[in-house]
Order: sequence, then structure tokens, then C-alpha cells
Amino acid sequence: MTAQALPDTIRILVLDDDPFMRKLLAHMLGSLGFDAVTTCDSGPAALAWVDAPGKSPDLILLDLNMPGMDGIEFLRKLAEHGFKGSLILVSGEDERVLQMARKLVQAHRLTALGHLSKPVSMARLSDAVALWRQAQEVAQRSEKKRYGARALRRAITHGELVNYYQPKIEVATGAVAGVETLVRWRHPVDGMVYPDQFIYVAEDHGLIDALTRGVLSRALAQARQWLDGGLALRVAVNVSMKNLSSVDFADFVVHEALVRRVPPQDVVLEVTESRLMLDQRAPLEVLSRLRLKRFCLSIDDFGTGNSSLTQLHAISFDELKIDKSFVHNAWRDPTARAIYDASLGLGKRLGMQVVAEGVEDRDDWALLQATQCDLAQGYFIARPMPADDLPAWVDAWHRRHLLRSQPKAGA
Ligand code: G
Ligand code: G
Ligand code: MN
Repeated sequence: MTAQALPDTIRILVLDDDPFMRKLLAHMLGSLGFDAVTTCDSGPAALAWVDAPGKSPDLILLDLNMPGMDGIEFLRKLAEHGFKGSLILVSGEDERVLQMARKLVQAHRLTALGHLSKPVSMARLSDAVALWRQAQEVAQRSEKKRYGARALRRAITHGELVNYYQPKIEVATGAVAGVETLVRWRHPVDGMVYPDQFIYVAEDHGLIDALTRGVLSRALAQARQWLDGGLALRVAVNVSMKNLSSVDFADFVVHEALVRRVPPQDVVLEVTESRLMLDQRAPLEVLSRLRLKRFCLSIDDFGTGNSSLTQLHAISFDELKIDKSFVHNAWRDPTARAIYDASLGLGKRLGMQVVAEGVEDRDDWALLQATQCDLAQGYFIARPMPADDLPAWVDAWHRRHLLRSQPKAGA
């Protein structure tokens, strides 16, 4: 059952060994307005479509459990064949298996847009396709924005990078404890560009040092300005492992804090291991020296495998940030919850401040309170904002949320 695929219609391929499911899904897609639907009963047949010039599907609905080439093997083949479209996984397997398959899809750098459990309902299918359309639009928008090293270098020297700041809140009291600095690129033509579109460019082209130094200088100057205005905030800056591979990074941080007159205790360095570091000597030296000078070290994205237990063992961190994937929805996702609990317990046991990031709603916040997590960060509290917006935000927040309104120590 092959419909004629017009150039600008959306081509959908349904791969399922079960003829009834093929018919059903094709019929449902038809009634959702998709008429360029191809169905295949085996992986090899589907791959032939993927390879067909001008006929490669935009979206594949993939059944995981098939005889012969199963869905998992098909995923690898798809990646090998350079498939550029998206996937929706369909399976009668349990949630964990589907989640695992989604991880695999990501590992292959394919795009998965949710999964559907059998039996598939019309409403679920409609939701999944709507999600896909949205993602398609986002992808199209960001497609234009692939930046090269030269553009980024220019942006750094022309001062187009600006710092945004996202509050970190003490869960027990509601007090604003500090902020995390998140860099943005105010592109003269494209508008706001986010770090996931240029940090890796900086890392790959030897620009990450210049970028981080700029971010840090601005953040410390800003911290000083807030201090002068009576607002004491710990300021965190993201540092990639690449920054730590040159031993003079420590000197730079020490010098900046000194000239900006910001106490090291109020400067937090959030360290993520962005890729495998073969030589740990320089990072260890830099972090040890900074620790010795009383700067705060934070292990970022904890639990993602980039921030490993080995690092925790080797380096004396003051703070542990549980990755958002184990925080948001952990109250209802038992696997995320187990990882959240373990990370929280580990952090506390090692005497660290534990921060949960990705607190997106009231339920997430309630979990942090119930489990006595130290600090919270996320959209539920505030999105990253320009420096100028922060003092008013802090005022408003404290007026609404400060649970214990006692004067601060030293006040
Ligand atoms: O808001 P968000 O999209 O801002 O940030 C996306 C990612 O980019 C996060 O993982 C964050 O750690 C990283 N990031 C943000 N700002 C910086 C920065 O100044 N330096 C580095 N190395 N990473 C940053
Ligand atoms: O440095 P790190 O990887 O932790 O960067 C934090 C990232 O998470 C930034 O991109 C920031 O914009 C983003 N972020 C902050 N709060 C939330 C949240 O509540 N939900 C989600 N999904 N992302 C968040
Ligand atoms: Mn961070």
C-alpha cells in the first residue's frame, strides 16, 4: 500500500510485521490527514525506502519487536544509512524497554519523538504527530543557525556574548542563595542564540578559553555590582574540562576575583566533563589550587555519565548538581526517583550541598522539600534572566516566598 509521495507532503513509513497493525496505523494516519503513508513488513524493505532518492520518509513509526531484523537492529542500520528523519517507537513492551530504546536512538544520533504503547489509540497517535510537527518547526528554525568558528570568534571579540543568570533557592527557607551564569549570544541578525548552538563550536576550535574567561569576568564584575547594591549572591560559572587543561586557568580565576573584590567563597565553578579527558593531571592541578584558595567547586549534570563517580572520588567538590533528567518528574518516575535519591544521599554523605536542577513544577518542588534537598533551580522558580532584571526579581521572590524572615547573619 504505497501512496504517491509529493515533494512537499509529509512522507510517513510504518514498519511493523503485523499486517493488522500496519493497516490500523495507516488508516489512523490517513484520518489525521496524512496520505503519503508507506507500510513495510520488514527492516530491509524499509531501508530500501530510506535509500530511495526523493522518497526517503520524514517520519518512521517503528515496531520494536519483529522477527528477522528487529527494531533495535533496524535503528543501527538507519543510522548507518544516514537517515535524517524522525522516529516514533511503537511497542507492546513495557515502559522501561521503550525508554531504553529511546536512549539507543539518541546514542545513534537519530531523532526520537516519543513512543507509543500498543494498543495505539487515535488520541495518542495524534499527540505524537503533533509533537513531531512542533519539533520539525523548531529544527527548521535552528537549522539556519549553525555557526562556524569564525563567526563565534568575532562574536567574542565584539562583545556579543552576554551573561544571563538563573537563581538557586534554598529549599528549607526559600532564600535566594545564588545564581548560575548562563551565556547567551545576542546575534545582531538572528537574535538570541543559546549555548547548545555554540559551546561545542568553541570547544572544537580552541575558543572555549576566551569564551569562559569572558563569561567569568563579566559574572564577577556583576557580582561586585550586586554586592555594592546590597545584594549578596554566590555566582556560579560553567567551566568545561577543556578550560582546565591549561594550568594558568587557576591564576586567571584568582586574579579576576581579586581585582573584582569578590570573595572566593562566593564564586562557584560548575564543572562538567564534556568529553573523555585522557590526561587528568592539569585539571586536577587547577581544581586543587582553586579549592585551596577557597573557591567552591560544583560537579554539574551529576548522574549523566559525564560527571562520574571517579571524578567525585578524585576531587573535593563542595556542591553536587543532580541532572535535570533525574529531577523533573522524579516524583512519578520510579527510575528517575531512584537515581535522584541515590545522588542526594551520596552528596549529603560526602558533606556536599546538593542542588536539584530542572525543577519545573510544584510536584518537583514538593519532592525536594520532602527529601530535604538543599538547593533548587529551574523554570518553576525562574528562567535565566538578564542581570538587570535580577534585583527586582529577588525582591519580589523574597516578599512572596521567604518562609523564615529573620535578618541575615552579619546584618
Ligand atoms: O540555558 P542553557 O541553554 O543556558 O545552557 C545549555 C548548556 O550550556 C548547559 O549545559 C550549560 O552548562 C552550558 N553553558 C551555559 N553557559 C556556559 C558557559 O558560560 N560555559 C560553558 N562551558 N558552558 C555553558
Ligand atoms: O549547566 P547546566 O547543564 O546544568 O545548564 C542548565 C541548563 O538547564 C540550562 O540550559 C538552563 O537553561 C536549563 N534549565 C534551567 N532550568 C530548567 C528547567 O527547569 N527545565 C529544563 N528543562 N531546563 C532548565
Ligand atoms: Mn551548570
